[in-house]
Amino acid sequence: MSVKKACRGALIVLEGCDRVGKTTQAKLLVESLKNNGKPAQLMNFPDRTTAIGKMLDQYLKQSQELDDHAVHLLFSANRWECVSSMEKLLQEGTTLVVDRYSDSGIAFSAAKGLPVSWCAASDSGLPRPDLVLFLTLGGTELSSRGGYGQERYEEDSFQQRVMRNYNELKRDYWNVVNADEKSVEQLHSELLPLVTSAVAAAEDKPLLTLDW
Ligand code: FDM
Repeated sequence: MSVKKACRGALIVLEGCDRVGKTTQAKLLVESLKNNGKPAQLMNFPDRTTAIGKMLDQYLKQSQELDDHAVHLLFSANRWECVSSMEKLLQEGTTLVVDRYSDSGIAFSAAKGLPVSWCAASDSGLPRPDLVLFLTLGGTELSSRGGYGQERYEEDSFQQRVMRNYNELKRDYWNVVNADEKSVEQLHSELLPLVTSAVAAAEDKPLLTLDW
């Protein structure tokens, strides 16, 4: 009797500037996938619960200063410390919907003036996303969103540099979605079909690694 190997889950990443609505959309996508019978789990980076994540949390809340290179490597290490659990879940068939990942690491650190190639090197070999949903917003709408300005990096000229860096990082597995003037529900109904097809397409494909 042949036993069918479990299909793997997909690695779905949401990227974009701060306050664009990634976190809300990531949660909704996990709910919808589960409602449709697809095992799914939410993840977010930085994962502020680990020892490294706690340092990053203090840095982001501006209660600790750190060298830009050191911070970049901490963000990267915070992803690496999750790789074995991510790979296990994906191989068991759970789709991971991840709020920020490697592209955030590169786009934000490069916006401080660090070379892109240097920023990318520490993430080489991480699991490669099957789909990156890149959410965009007009600049004025961004700064008017609730909570904007409370953490490090939430400043317009910095966010514009981050946007320019993101645009240079685009790959063929990216999908750019304009979130301007869309309700949470409208945006969700635009993202869900993209995620559903990526989940179906990933089922029989091997999990690749980032080759920056
Ligand atoms: N950020 C996030 C980075 O600078 N590098 C990274 O590798 C990651 C994952 O941390 F301003 C920045 C982006 C953002 C901040 O993100 C915290 P959330 O999504 O607001 O928690």
